[in-house]
Amino acid sequence: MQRRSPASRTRRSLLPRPSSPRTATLVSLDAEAAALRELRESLTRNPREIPSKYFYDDAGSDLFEKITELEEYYPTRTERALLEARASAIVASAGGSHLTDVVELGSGSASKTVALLDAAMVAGARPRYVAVDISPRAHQLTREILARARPEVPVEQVLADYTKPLELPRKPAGGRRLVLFLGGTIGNEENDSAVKLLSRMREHMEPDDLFLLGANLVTDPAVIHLAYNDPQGITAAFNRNLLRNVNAVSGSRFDPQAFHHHAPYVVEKRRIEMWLVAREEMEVDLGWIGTRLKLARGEGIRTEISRRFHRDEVLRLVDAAGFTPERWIESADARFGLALGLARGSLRGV
Ligand code: AVJ
Repeated sequence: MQRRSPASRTRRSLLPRPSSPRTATLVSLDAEAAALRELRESLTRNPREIPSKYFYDDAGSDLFEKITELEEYYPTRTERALLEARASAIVASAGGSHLTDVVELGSGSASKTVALLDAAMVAGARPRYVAVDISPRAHQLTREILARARPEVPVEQVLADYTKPLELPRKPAGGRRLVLFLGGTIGNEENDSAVKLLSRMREHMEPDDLFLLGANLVTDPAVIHLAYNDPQGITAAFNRNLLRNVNAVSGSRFDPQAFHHHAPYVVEKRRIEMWLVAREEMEVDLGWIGTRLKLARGEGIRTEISRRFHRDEVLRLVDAAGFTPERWIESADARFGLALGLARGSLRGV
């Protein structure tokens, strides 16, 4: 375990100064103060929480990439296979040759997106790719993967937290936009905030633009449990790394090793809950968050929920956010689904 000396504990922002020219969220004192307030508010909630976006500093983005390569972590390869098999049908629904703009939220390394871009080009489209991610490291991976795989595709990168209001490059006039929210990340949200998030995406779209949402489905609890409790301990390292990031952002003094990784699949809520549980009683200096945090032995901080859905729940979320469900694509093992929604022009029944 490395301990940094106080002198080297320089303050780092959640959204570091970006290297790409296009930035939706500038690093400002306001944004940093708001991030500290949000951390304070979530850490004092019952149960205590830290927002999942804090997973994705450079080290966390790399650990997540490793998770996606684990045998136990089935969602990524299941979704990738679905996208590869159904890319041309998805692109056809999104306007075929008229598809001008592919926007991805939480683009990560974007390795799954290449199949869709290829299908668009086969259909005669010349799409631009707009990647939105909170992690500069993920943006770097995206750039490298796309420059190597598809150098002809123009890429715009937006370094931003999409759980907050978002600015996107203007949609090219006349064309159609396809917005991707993949990986099952919608499962990090409870219903209310999921609908809010999807509704905000709808605001960046015009009628007949298409939304593609990836969702984890209810399946064998043992399979789900193993995906978040890999024997190599990569997911545990990913979970603890969140505390390193919080320390870097807020000057807090969490000791990641003083917590154990606890990730049960809660059957009645149909979701994984990731927790960091205090091995011993402790008091943590919260740095610029202000105050100190007292934790009893065995007390936990929840770092993520990751829901498994039934198909109809996914379609209801899509519908409630202003999209008409257009198509449902499900893996043969019924573990993962993709919902395609067409942006509605007006409120239903109006
Ligand atoms: C990136 C949010 C889809 O919920 O499965 C992986 C994150 N957490 N292992 C998920 C995650 C633990 C992942 N998402």
